[in-house]
Amino acid sequence: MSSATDLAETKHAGEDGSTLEAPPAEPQPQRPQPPLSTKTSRSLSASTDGLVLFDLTNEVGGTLAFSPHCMKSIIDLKLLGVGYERQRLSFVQVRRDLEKRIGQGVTVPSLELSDGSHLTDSWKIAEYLEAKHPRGFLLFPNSAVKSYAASLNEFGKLLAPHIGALTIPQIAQKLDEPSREYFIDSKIGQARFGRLSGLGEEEKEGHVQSAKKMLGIVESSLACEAAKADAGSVQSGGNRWLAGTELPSHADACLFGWYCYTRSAGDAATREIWFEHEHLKKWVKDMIQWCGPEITNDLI
Ligand SMILES: N[C@@H](CCC(=O)N[C@@H](CS)C(=O)NCC(=O)O)C(=O)O
Repeated sequence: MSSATDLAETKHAGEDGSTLEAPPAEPQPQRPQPPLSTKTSRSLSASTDGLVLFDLTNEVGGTLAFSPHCMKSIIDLKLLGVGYERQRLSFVQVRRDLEKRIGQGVTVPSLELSDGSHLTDSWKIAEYLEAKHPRGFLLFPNSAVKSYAASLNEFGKLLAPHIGALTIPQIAQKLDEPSREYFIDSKIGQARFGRLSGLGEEEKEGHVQSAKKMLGIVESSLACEAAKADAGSVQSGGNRWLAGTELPSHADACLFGWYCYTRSAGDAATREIWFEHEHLKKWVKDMIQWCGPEITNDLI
């Protein structure tokens, strides 16, 4: 049986070069989420100060990034300039090692705080950062942005079956053997996996068109932002983020996660879904540029 120390550090995102002390290696009982402590609020800075982000990759020691939800937290942390240790885990490492460390059924992203407690949901991580970071307001500059981000978070669940139909067989191929077995047998299920692997071109195109049509909602709202800028009612010339903010917000993080996930479906499908809407195409390009190679180099 492996211990929690089997979780290998795959990347150190802090800016001070310090190494984190590993939390105790003994299996930990599952514990309720503790209240947010003021101790950790002081530690949210550019330096790596006890924060560990557990995210998903394709194989032990891998760097490929395809999880829509993990990408949301990666963008939030970048937006605030928070340093953290990034531990990229395969599916099997999540199920085996992270479960031992955090608790049964844990999902990623999970953020470990300096007091050893964990936040195990991308929305909760965003709200924690909002509350505890001096510039946390950037994630949700006002209540309208927060509602829009919440809608986009839910919207992702509607997109997921269409994009997933295209990506699931492709992702399976990129996983290491034990994770592929878990992915097919336990996560997706053999029957569904078999169905998705056998989709014909027409069915795949149906999913592409459905996803594209759904993204028309976002295209319309980006078009409104563009029209406002053209009419001079908001500052023009810069990038147009989803909620009309000056910098990306958690709304952008929520949608960009799904773009990153779509890339597993291949170039042609990704372009058809995301690049046939004019404003959305520009937004994706702006997000890619804003993220920079430190994030985008790992995308499939
Ligand atoms: N509510 C979660 C969803 C997280 C989630 O579903 N994560 C997936 C990866 S994208 C996961 O941990 N899967 C592990 C597994 O299925 O075993 C969030 O937004 O953080």
